[in-house]
Amino acid sequence: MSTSPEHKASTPEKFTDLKTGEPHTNSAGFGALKSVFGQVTKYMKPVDAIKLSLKINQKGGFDCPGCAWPDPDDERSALGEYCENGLKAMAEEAQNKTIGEEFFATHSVEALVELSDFEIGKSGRLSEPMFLAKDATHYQPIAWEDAFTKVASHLNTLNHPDEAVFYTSGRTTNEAAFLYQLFVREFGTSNLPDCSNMCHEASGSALSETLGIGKGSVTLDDLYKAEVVMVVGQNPGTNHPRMLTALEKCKKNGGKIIAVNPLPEAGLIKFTNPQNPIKLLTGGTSIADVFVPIKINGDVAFIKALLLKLLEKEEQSGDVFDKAFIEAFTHGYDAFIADLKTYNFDECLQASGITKTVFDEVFNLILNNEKIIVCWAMGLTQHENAVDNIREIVNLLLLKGSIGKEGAGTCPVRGHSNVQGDRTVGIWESAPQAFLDKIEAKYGFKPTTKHGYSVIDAIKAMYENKAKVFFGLGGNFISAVPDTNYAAQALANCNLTVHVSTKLNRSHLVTGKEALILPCLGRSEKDYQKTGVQTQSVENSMGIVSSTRGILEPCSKALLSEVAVVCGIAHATLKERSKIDWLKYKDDYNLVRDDIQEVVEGFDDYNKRLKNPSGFYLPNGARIRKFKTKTGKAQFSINKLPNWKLKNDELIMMTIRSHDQFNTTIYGLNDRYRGVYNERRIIFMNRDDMKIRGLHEQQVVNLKSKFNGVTRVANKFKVIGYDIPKNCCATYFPETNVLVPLDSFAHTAKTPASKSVIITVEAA
Ligand SMILES: Nc1nc2c(c(=O)[nH]1)N[C@H]1C(S)=C(S)[C@@H](COP(=O)(O)OP(=O)(O)OC[C@H]3O[C@@H](n4cnc5c(=O)[nH]c(N)nc54)[C@H](O)[C@@H]3O)O[C@H]1N2
Ligand SMILES: Nc1nc2c(c(=O)[nH]1)N[C@H]1C(S)=C(S)[C@@H](COP(=O)(O)OP(=O)(O)OC[C@H]3O[C@@H](n4cnc5c(=O)[nH]c(N)nc54)[C@H](O)[C@@H]3O)O[C@H]1N2
Ligand SMILES: [Mo]
Repeated sequence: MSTSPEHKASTPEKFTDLKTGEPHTNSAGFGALKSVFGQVTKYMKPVDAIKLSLKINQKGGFDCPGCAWPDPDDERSALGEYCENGLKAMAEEAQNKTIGEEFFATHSVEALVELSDFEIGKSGRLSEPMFLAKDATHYQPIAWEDAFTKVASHLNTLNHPDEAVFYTSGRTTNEAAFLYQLFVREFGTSNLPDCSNMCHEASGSALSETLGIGKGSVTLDDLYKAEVVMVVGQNPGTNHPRMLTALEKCKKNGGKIIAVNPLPEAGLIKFTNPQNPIKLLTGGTSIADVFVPIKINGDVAFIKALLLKLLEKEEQSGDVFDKAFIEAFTHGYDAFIADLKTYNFDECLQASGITKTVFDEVFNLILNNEKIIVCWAMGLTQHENAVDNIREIVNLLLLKGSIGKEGAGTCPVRGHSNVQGDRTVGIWESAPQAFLDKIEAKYGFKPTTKHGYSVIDAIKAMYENKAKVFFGLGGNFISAVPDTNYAAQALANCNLTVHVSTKLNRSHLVTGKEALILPCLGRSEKDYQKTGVQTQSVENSMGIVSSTRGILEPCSKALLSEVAVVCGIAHATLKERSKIDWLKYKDDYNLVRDDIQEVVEGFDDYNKRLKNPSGFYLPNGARIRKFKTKTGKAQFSINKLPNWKLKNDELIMMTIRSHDQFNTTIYGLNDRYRGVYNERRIIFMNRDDMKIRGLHEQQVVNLKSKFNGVTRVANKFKVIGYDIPKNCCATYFPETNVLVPLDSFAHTAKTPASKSVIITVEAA
């Protein structure tokens, strides 16, 4: 085929007719309702839409395939516990259009790559397994058994199991994820990269080291009871809309909200609860009491400035730090304070980009309150010093004793609806030894103890021909990963690429020599198996495991569940060399849960407790001040200020989500809250930075990043002047992933630094 992998992987450089308006300060409300009903009725059967919206996130209903925000334990809205973007996620999955043999016969791979991601997504649901033969131009249908045999024969002819890579995206349920990692380990590798590597890996690293658990410590109830909630590097109005209801409740109880963000995001400023008719009319609640317009990657400097002022006060009055907590529960205090004293307050404040007035407002709230929660997302985790960002937040909470008590603690807000659960049940390229020992004890094979590839390592391995089979359980690898061109070549080098998917995406078009698309059921669909319709389970951001059960008829009879696909492939690949009866699990998912219960801590009486309508909490040491760290105590850490410097013509760029996308799935072309309509190829710039460069509104520019001697280019973006700190800019992911260097990632966690890409902007 003539089209290069790089070309196939990149989003077409086509404009779609940009319109701009004033950015909103208010989120949700009427605009949201209008937007979502337009979306839902355009692509779904109306009866299905009603059925789904009544059952979404209800006890005994199905878990929204959107974000991982928890559902209230009681008081769920009778109308379904959903938000605008949850409904869009659902509408995207439950489309009434399907694609199969006919579609792929009329659309070659070369033709499909010319479509935008928005157009690709709107083509419909995948309805039957498809195979792309070597040198073929079109995908063709393949029977499920033949597809399994094809995967098996590729896997079994590798020189070593480590030549295969098994990726997971975070929608996969606990049941499918557990079986998948079990298969991969029995096959003989631990190459289990997952979307978490690009997402909250830095949170996991920092929190495990300092608090002994890679998850957050708070519950929804804590949020209601907090005196101060600091929301850092997160855009909940778009990405976790139901979180705003919790923040609203916190405020009603007297809590204060601080938003730390380079952008004045709509939801953070004001919010109108879409499930409260009175609010819709009166215009909603102001959410943020203090808005902190921080410079990109200014967070360590900002927190350090807070720590320095707290120390100064403590030294004056002796009643600022929670000394009883520090004494009894922490380790490393003296070294931490000694290091802190080497920093200068003014320098830290300047590096954060914040005025003294705004700083003082935040400082007074932190000084005068003891129940503090810090929430964060990708604005903190996707930097080279991401782990430092989070460890510095932990330092702040430790000084205030704000951990392991009511209304206080850590709250990394997860992305995909089951990304946390996938890790809990074993999707982990560097799983702890205790977990591997349990696998060995239960199944009688010895899993490799060698650490497997994370996402970045996997791309390198494929590029260097050290890995030859890529298998993706969900997700859209090529569009999600950094350094698109390099990654495209990496995938093209493979002998086989396989994707288990609900929808067509770019990863199906950037293939190895051969490729398979294996279509599966979505969350909203009934999963019929021998013992009846199956229930599955997921874990949300706060460690609650609950059930999820589809309610719609599958969009095609040829779909298999993810569990059935994993069992089929495991059976075909391992045959008699397996110690496991793979096929029994797909008939009855209770059997999978019985196994999880034996292998993973905290799942006692799994099947029974899953019947509890609100699910059950997994154990969480940090929540009860039992810190499972090396010292058995919560650990203070020493973190440096980042030391990158911009040259005169450079800007620091964050790649963010618009209001109309779920990661690489593009629902629409608007970013309503930011006042951007009908275009994704845009760059938000500070107006002074535009002036210096002689750029005007909507001027077309090309973007360049230079890193370790390599120049990367993304052409054709329109400039939008925006309220963003000087020297900072923002573009949408995945259009600019091509600019994110593979070797720029979070130290120790390897999360790609896709929120601090140094670029130059030139008129096209
Ligand atoms: N509708 C919808 N919901 C989603 C998703 C989606 O794409 N669409 N994605 C899901 C997934 S997988 C995830 S991980 C989450 C992502 O949720 P978010 O993390 O909220 O998503 P981003 O758009 O990446 O937003 C990052 C925010 O951090 C800010 N930011 C960037 N750099 C910095 C910095 O250096 N410091 C500070 N303080 N702030 C910074 C940006 O301005 C932006 O507001 O959402 C989940 N939910
Ligand atoms: N530059 C930049 N890059 C980023 C980010 C960023 O902020 N900036 N964010 C990163 C983050 S936080 C994440 S989590 C990753 C996301 O990376 P991924 O998880 O790989 O990407 P998604 O876009 O969520 O995957 C969407 C695809 O999943 C499939 N799918 C949807 N539902 C199901 C299902 O139920 N089962 C199966 N089998 N398939 C399903 C559909 O085919 C759909 O096309 O991207 C990362 N990449
Ligand atoms: Mo994510």
